[in-house]
Amino acid sequence: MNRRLLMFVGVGVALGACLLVASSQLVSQGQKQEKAKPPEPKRDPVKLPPDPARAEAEALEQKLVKAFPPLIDDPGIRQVIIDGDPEAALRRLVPTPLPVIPKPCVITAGDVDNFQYTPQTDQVSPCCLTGVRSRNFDEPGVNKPFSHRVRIPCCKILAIRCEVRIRNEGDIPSNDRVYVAIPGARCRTIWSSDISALDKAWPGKTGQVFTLSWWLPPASVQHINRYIFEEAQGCDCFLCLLSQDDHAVDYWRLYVYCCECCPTGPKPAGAAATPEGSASE
Ligand SMILES: [Ca+2]
Ligand SMILES: [Ca+2]
Repeated sequence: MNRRLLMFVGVGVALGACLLVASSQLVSQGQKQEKAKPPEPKRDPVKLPPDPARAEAEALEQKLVKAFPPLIDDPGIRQVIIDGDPEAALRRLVPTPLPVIPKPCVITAGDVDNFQYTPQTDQVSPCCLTGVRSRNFDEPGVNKPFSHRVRIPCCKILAIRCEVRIRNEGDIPSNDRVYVAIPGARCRTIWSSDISALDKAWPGKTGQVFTLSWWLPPASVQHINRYIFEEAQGCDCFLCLLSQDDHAVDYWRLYVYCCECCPTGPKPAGAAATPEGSASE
């Protein structure tokens, strides 16, 4: 009896050992196979086919940007100053303390009429664009720059607050910009900015309307004063207001703060043929 039991135990132990060896061999074989597996080939990121319409739109925008006047080489004019409180902004922007905050001369270009496009009465006075047509006030559509010449007071300017109401018209509005330039034979941009820097919500949805408001930096105002006192003929002083290129423009408005009252200067001959907005105190 004892011998038979011992035999069973012996056979059991032998079988167990065999199974153990066989399973460990299988595991190591599996590991070897895993190691031997060739590495998966690297896949290139998925390349979308080029969109010819988008490429064409971007090429057209590049061409339009070249039609705008060159930027004056002055780092001070690259400032973007958004401040809703005129008194606080004036005290910050004007170098000498102001005993009294002067009333601004308000110059409105275009009708404040929520984009009512009436080409018979809406008329821009294009300026500073080379080789491209300017869009009109309230004119819908994409890929068209806007430019309009306004008369500014012939006085020493302390500060200028700008306001423009625009509507996203689609295409590529995210890269749209606004500019202020000194017109004439030698147009120069004395301030410009991406619209997205003036309002983080731009461009929003197609058809969305934005009213942008900002101050020209002191360096830009200095360039305007130099133009008024050293370059302009008599009191014929103008600014060119521009923007590109996928938005409609309801109106532009300038709040011009002068040292004195609100002089407008003598009108040049034929001024009636040059729509330039209305000036009021
Ligand atoms: Ca654009
Ligand atoms: Ca309008």
